[in-house]
Amino acid sequence: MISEKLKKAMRDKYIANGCWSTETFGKALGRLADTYGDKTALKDGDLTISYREWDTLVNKCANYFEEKGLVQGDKAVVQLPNSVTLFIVSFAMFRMGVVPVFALPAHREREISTFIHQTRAKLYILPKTHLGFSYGEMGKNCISDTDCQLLFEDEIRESLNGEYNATEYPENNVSAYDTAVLLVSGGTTAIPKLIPRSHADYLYDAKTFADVVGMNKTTIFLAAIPAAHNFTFANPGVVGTALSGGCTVLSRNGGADEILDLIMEEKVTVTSMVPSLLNVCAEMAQWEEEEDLESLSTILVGGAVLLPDVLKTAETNLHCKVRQVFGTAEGLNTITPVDMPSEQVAGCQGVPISEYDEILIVDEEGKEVGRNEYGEMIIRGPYTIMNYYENEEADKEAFRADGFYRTGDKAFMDEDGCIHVCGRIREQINKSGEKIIPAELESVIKEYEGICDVSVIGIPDANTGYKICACVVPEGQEPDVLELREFMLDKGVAVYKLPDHVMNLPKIPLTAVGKPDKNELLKMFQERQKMAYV
Ligand code: J2J
Repeated sequence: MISEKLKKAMRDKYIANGCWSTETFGKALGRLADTYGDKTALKDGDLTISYREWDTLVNKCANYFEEKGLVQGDKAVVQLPNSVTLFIVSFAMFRMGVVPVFALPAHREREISTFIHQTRAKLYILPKTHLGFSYGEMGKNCISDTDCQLLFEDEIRESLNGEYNATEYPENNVSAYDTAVLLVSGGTTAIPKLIPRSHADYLYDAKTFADVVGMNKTTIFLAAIPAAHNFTFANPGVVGTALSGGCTVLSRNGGADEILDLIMEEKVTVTSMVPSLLNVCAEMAQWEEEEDLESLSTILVGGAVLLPDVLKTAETNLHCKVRQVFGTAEGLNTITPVDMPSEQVAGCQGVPISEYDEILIVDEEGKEVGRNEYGEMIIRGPYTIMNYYENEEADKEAFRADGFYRTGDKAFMDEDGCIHVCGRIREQINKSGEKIIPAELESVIKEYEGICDVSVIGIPDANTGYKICACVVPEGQEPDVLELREFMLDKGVAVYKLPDHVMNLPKIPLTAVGKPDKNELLKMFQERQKMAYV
């Protein structure tokens, strides 16, 4: 936990050293509209929006939300696919001082209900359907027993298309130090934690990162993965692109074929993605002509372990520079230096983007270890949070009294100050960049009739980093993976969290202190796989 006194001292420092300005997201957009006017800011299929139009639509949308009863300080869960609507809705809320909770399209009833309850959200904005999933049906269940109302993406679009009140929305009382947005943590507990990012810290993060990557007016950024994720939204992402006067192209379904088509058609210069998606794009790009991809100069890759082969295939087939990024919604961003030789990039996450970021590698007692020695990475800086949203218990665990946030990542720092992340200190399965917490799945699987014990483990996998295995002790008949997945889906578990394997066991092996022995479980799984019966 960080004391209020230290928080204030840290804030004062970031204001004094110029990291935090007094500009809010709403004011920043107004300034960008004045500077770049008719220049294209966002492209979503056939829809093209200039900076000026973006600003006007944000005013319209803020007036529309005001009529719906939203006022400063309210929270709203926003679960939208990559679309111009997401950027109109979120900036309208920023301008009003309404705080959006950025849910991801993959979130399902369990997560969304938690967000609505935790924040007492007034509104839940969602598409009716997207990529074959009916969000509308799910939405009704999420809001039952709450004061939250559903608002569909289509309704917003229709209202804004009409002759809607576009008078400038007065942004009177919103301070740059207020919470602008609540991001969702990759987290280490069953209930996802919410991350409050202020206007000042988030804008500083996006602009600093954009400058490191060399974004400018000629940048054409492709939002390939979900735009409500920290990496795509503002690291440097869409916000970093906008602050540099560039243009963002939005990928709707995030498939490798759509991504390659957009790179070629829209002459994309920069994009960001997780390693598993980079792998598929790189494999597919071998069929394309080099000239067709020549606009692409940089791909930022992060979120999960990057294998050397994936990096090599990407640089060869996509003919561009790949820079590895470490990021976390809680704050810190690092990036490999632009002149780092390719063969070093896969095993290294580089250096922080800001001179004011602080990284320590510490042992179990919290003491700093030497260079090249493994420990837990802890971080502090002008855009790293000092607390979670209304969650004192999580704060006690995650923050040291001296202001450092414990990432839970195992890493070392080399002589050049570059960090090398190599796994988790605390439990978490990273499958294609999606963070899965075994405890959450274990509590759902325990409800399945006929299962008396369960332990969920990650199985190393060349394509996705890890796969998920539910090790279960059945009372009678052994459940199979399909039955269990269906049961979990019915319980509102997101598809990406469903187990890939089920291993049936007579009992869960325990460690000396009586905890499930996950190393032993992994060995048992690998033994069985050799004999081909899991
Ligand atoms: C290994 N693990 C990594 C990397 C993050 C940019 C990029 C990613 C995220 C993100 C982000 C990793 N190699 N290069 O917000 O702005 C794992 C770590 C970390 C966790 C954070 C961004 N880059 N990770 O993935 O909040 O375990 O952010 O603590 O979703 O992803 O997850 P998340």
